[in-house]
Amino acid sequence: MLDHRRRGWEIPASETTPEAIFLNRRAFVAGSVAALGVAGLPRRALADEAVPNAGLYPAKRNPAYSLDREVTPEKINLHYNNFYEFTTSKHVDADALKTRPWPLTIDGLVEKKETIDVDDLVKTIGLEERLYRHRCVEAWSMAIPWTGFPLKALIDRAKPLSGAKYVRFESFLDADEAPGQKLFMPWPYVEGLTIAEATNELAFVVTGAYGKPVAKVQGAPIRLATPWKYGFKSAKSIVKVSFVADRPQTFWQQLGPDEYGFWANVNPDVPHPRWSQARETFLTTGEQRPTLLFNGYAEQVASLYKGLEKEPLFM
Ligand SMILES: Nc1nc2c(c(=O)[nH]1)N[C@H]1C(S)=C(S)[C@@H](COP(=O)(O)O)O[C@H]1N2
Ligand SMILES: [Mo]
Repeated sequence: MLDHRRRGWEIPASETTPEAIFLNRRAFVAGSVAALGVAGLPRRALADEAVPNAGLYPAKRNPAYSLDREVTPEKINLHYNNFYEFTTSKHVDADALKTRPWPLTIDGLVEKKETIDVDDLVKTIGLEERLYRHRCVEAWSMAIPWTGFPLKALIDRAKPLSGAKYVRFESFLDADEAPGQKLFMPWPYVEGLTIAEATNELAFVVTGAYGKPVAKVQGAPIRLATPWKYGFKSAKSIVKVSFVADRPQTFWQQLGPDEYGFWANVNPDVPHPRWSQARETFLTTGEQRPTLLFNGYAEQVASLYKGLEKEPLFM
């Protein structure tokens, strides 16, 4: 194991766990007893976890997504995670998560509802690699070589009906595998995007990282990457993608409606109620960097927000 106390890139826990601190203070009032009632249901059978598509990695890198900073070493990425289903600490052990087989359900306002195994989906759609910045609302950042496919490919496959205005992403629910789900929080983890956001070229479905299938601590076998938004928008270990008419209630909005909004676009000029967002600690080097508007992706996404200026786009 790494000795995290001796790593230069490690920033003090006091500076990097505001989400957790927030929870300690508020979890009791925010939690729902109802969530516990379903936590013990079996989600799926235990099975062999060999990754059927391991041979598809590494995928060809898409040169359109290059970076202004060094990629974060994999060992840093794998030992500094947010995955509250397991722990509120940054040192996540997700080994108990059974990721194969992994049926993914597509439902709601679509022509083609289906439940498809993640590995079949990957084989059908194909994979590419992209280098993306990743900015947590807690003011730390990384740069990651993700492998996956554009979310738009999944949406085109589902064929949303005209009433579908939002896409809702739901993470797995299994408190036997994920002890954090025994805590009073609004499980399962839910996130959402507008259809326009979800079909933007940057919205990426991740099934791999660092040239291989994505690790459990990173949200195996399938997660999102929406790099112009704070990291919490990128739901991990997704079991259901629903096309809906109304804006979904997200995990973080339910826990802290005064602090976490639906949009969560990165903006250095809009502080979190409890800390500045002007700068970030880049975990590759430990240096402080100025945070960029839309995390540096304004060219690709700023047009999504024309006419929405009255919305709280940056919280
Ligand atoms: N299901 C689920 N998804 C999640 C989270 C989580 O706790 N549970 N944490 C979010 C947060 S706050 C961040 S910063 C990123 C962290 O991704 P990483 O650990 O791969 O860097 O995942 C996001 N997705
Ligand atoms: Mo985060």
